[in-house]
Amino acid sequence: MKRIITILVMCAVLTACSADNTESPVMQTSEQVTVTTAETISVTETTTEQQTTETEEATAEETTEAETTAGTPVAYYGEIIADGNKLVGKNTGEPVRVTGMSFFWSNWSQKYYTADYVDYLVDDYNCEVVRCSYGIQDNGVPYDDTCEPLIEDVINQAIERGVYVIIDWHSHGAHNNPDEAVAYFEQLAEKYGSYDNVIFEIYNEPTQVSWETVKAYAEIVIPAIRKHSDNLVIVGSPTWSQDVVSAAGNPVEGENIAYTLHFYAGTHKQWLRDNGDKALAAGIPLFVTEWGSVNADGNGNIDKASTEEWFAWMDKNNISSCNWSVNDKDETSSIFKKDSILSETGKYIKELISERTKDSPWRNN
Ligand code: IDC
Repeated sequence: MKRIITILVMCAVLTACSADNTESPVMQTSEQVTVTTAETISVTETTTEQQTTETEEATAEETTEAETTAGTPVAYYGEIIADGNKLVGKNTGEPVRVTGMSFFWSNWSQKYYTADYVDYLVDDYNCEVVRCSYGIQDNGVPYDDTCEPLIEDVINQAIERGVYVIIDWHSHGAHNNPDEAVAYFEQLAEKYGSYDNVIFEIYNEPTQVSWETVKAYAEIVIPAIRKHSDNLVIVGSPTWSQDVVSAAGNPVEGENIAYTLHFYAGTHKQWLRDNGDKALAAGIPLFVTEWGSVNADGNGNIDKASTEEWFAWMDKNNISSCNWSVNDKDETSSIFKKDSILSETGKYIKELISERTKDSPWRNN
């Protein structure tokens, strides 16, 4: 398989990094390693021997888009389409199940919104999907709109690497200001809505509002996206996107719409899977755009037993998911500790995702 390697590394930096022997995924130096390959190459685990070979100056070959994305989830499945209670690949007509990571609130974790971290998540974590969480206040206004170019860096690199990218309006009060969401999503749909990679998540987690309120918001925002794109739109539901049963009873008007169910394994157990089962039985498709292996506050112990139960349920129902989150805050949901060294959670989640994605059908096609 064709291997394209673009490396801009100084020998001195390599020596320092190999001596360092940390698990920091992306070197925080001005000399960045950029590895683009169809095979999995671990930036972190690069040995001195590999480094010596690969420092033989960049072989920056010109590539076509098709070459770059060949053998990727998006090249294989194409656009993800809602079909009854399933999400299927437009190219394959078969159910699609992709697994990956969610970035953290963009306003509080800008340093991770980079192409290098997308590469890291694809190459080291074997992610098939990444989620940008654009941090929005409860009044529906962004905390910090200087995040927008960084989010676009992530979107562009996801496209480059052939993985799916969810653009999440990460708010608990988006319905208070649909105009703000309309303006953002219309612009992004125009710019990126023709790429099969892109999925629009218009409302992370409504809290104590009625489903009718959320539905009314969705029916304002979705038509703005539809001016430019027929790509999948994902809608949240009341009580932190747990009330998918109400959504299933009165779905949003429109085509190609899925609903998100969020769980945190330490807190949410069988009763929430029962909600999911009822929603699926009523005919709506689900995508777990955010889940945690810890408690719902983003902290506490990793609950591996409960996580396994959740994954068994998602395996059975072909449900796609993104783990919370790519960040180094001192809380157990973060995959990194200080200096972007993998946390215990990070090691666990990396294995879990890799295990789920290593035999994905797109890898053999
Ligand atoms: C949490 C972060 C935490 C931050 C808080 C702010 O982990 O550091 O202080 O947001 O509101 C969600 C949300 C997600 C939460 C996460 C954990 O979508 O924003 O992140 N969580 O509480 N839903 C359920 C859990």
